[in-house]
Amino acid sequence: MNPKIVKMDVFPVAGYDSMLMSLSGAHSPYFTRNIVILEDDLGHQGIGEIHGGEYTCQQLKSYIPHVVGQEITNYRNVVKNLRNLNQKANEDTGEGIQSLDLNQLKFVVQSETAVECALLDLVGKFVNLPLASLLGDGIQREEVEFLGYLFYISDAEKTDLPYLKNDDLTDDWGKIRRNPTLTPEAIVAQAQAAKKRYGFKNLKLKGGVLTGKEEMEAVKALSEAFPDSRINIDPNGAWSLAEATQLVNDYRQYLTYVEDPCGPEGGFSSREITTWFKNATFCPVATNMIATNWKQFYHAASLKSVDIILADPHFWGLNGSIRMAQILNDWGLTWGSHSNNHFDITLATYAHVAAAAPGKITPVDTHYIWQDGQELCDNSPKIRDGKIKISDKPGLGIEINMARLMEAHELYNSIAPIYRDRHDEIGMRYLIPDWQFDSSKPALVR
Ligand code: GKR
Ligand code: MG
Repeated sequence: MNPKIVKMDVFPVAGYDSMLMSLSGAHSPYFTRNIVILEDDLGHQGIGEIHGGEYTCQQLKSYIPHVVGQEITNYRNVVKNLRNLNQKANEDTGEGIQSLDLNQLKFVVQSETAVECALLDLVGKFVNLPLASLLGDGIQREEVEFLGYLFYISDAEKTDLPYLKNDDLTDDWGKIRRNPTLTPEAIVAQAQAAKKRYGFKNLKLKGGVLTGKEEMEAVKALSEAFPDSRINIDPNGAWSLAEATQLVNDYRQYLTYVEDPCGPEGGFSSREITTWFKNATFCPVATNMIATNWKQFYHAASLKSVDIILADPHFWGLNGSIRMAQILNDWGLTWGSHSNNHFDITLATYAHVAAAAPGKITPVDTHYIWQDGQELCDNSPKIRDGKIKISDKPGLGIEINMARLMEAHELYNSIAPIYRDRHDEIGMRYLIPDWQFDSSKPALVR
């Protein structure tokens, strides 16, 4: 007899963040996620984590009657059925996030992924195998490399919002991650502190904040401080084709690749514009914006506009992300994963999916270093020497800590409803009154 699901719970949760900057503005003091917990009739728990917000939370809750009573080993069908339940929402423009419109992000996120992950966690526990060994052709590597994801940070003291401060004074990273960081020197100090705590070898700078030239000067400073590191900058499509071409050609020696340099322009989609960019620079391009589903990928691949697909399992599903990894490997392209602010369940999920991705993959993105210390689980994975080692424990290898989960759930319930979705304009307006998002203008360039 295969175990059956007897219970499914959905917990919207919140955690704390720094005033991190990107094209979309300033991160709020809170970030939100949704956590799924399944229980089977053997008494095992399976867990999954996905983006926050009421839209995704309601979708997850609507899945409950379609999940409870199902056999865990039938997980592929269960997940397919959930996927088929979702109708296109009226506000879904179909534009995706090629212009970083955060209102569209919830339609790019595939909420059934949280259930897929929790089911695979349970199946792993049932057959006594780590989750990674249930994906694709099984475990391809015992250790997964993550990159050091660096951000410009604004001065939270310029706001009256409850940003964390002095929450971790144990080392340079704990202190520096809450401090204003807006110069090349401060970015290098941030990278040094992150490297000291986590051992990162490779680095990514979130751009789209200052002028392209100022950000490239930070890339240059990073490259000079860490000559053996692969360095990437991600302005989230803020640069025009002409500016991106000029910047990348001028600073090419300091960059290994570039992520989403350009957005749509002059009636052409980002996929078309990025092809022009590649023709003009020969610089490899990564994306989490212009190929976020199979139809977009068809065009991105046909146009040869990208080399590295950051196939975040939250956008593609765990099995979908591995399907992408297999295709990319067969075609000589590269798999990676994008990230948003997340808890440790997502960190473990990234590690397992990346462990099952065949071929030479790029170090995985994670925002987790900005949240480190806010674990929801016992036995959370640790980044050491820039890597996470896949444990031989079954499933995800972590167990939910109910007390910590309830704290994060209570925080979600206590924050103003506006914070339940991402609203990066709130913090911005303390820095620049009446600030409005503009996908072609870096956040602090107005
Ligand atoms: O957290 O501000 C941020 C990032 O810009 C995030 O929203 C992006 O989705 O990390 C992401 C990316 O690589 O584009
Ligand atoms: Mg990106």
